[in-house]
Amino acid sequence: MYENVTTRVHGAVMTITIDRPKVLNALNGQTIEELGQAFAEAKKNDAVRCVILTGGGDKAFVAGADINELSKMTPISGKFVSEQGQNVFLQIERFPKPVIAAINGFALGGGCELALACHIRIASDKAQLGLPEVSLGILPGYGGTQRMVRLLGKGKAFELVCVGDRVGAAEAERIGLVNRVVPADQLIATVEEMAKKIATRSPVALRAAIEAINSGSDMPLEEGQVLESTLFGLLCATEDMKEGMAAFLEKRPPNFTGK
Ligand code: CO8
Repeated sequence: MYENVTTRVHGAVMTITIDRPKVLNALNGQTIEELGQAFAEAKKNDAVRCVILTGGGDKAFVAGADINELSKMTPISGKFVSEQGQNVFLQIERFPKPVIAAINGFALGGGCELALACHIRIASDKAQLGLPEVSLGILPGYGGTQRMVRLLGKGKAFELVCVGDRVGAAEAERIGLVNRVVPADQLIATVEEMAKKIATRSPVALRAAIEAINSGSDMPLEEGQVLESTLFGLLCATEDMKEGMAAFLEKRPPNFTGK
């Protein structure tokens, strides 16, 4: 169905793989478009409750935007391509089901920015992350300057963007750039286990929680709390809320339907 992306649904989990290993999964325009389509497919499929995003081959998650394409850009096409990527990455950040990045190698430039747009980042101990754009005469143009500062604060964001060096997995975990590091041969099993667990949680509650965190983090605390209590109230009207509470009181696992 796609040329540079593969999708696989296993139970309630969809794995989306960016699959251009010969160029370390570099993001050309077509790959960005296919990525957007794959996420649209995952959104429509009610059986999918969690998405794993990873890179094909054993060297890279994504080694950045495709430098062959970048090198030919004009001010007009550069802005267009930056916006095209930003929109797809925003689609991922606002995705109503949790998205876990399984960072199986290099996550550089646009690849690091892509990982930043995911909700949870788990890295292999062989992963290397970084924003080397300034060494190419550009800046991170897929939301990286904006998401890095929100995740790590200005100090680390300035260092990563302005020095442009790669950091290893352990350092990435230490500074909070990834949630957890696991041995390379355990990465997929670890992420699949996490995704399967998420898939047992209430889909409507997950959707509301993602919205509260995403929208609330750009609001003053008091407005964020209004959003939180409004979403909380809405969840009280759901079948999932009744099921979750009943299951607890009846000492059985819940069976959420997402209604
Ligand atoms: N684009 C295109 N091709 C790439 C890319 C890339 N980003 N990264 C690797 N490749 C290709 C290499 O050219 C090489 O191709 P070939 O076999 O034909 O020579 C192949 O992949 C394998 O790579 P290497 O031989 O270089 O593998 P190494 O293990 O020696 O090195 C590295 C791995 C360190 C990851 C190295 O490939 C590298 O430095 N890659 C570039 C990393 C980089 O600078 N990324 C940032 C790109 S800029 C960006 O992402 C901007 C995002 C915002 C865009 C906004 C829109 C306008």
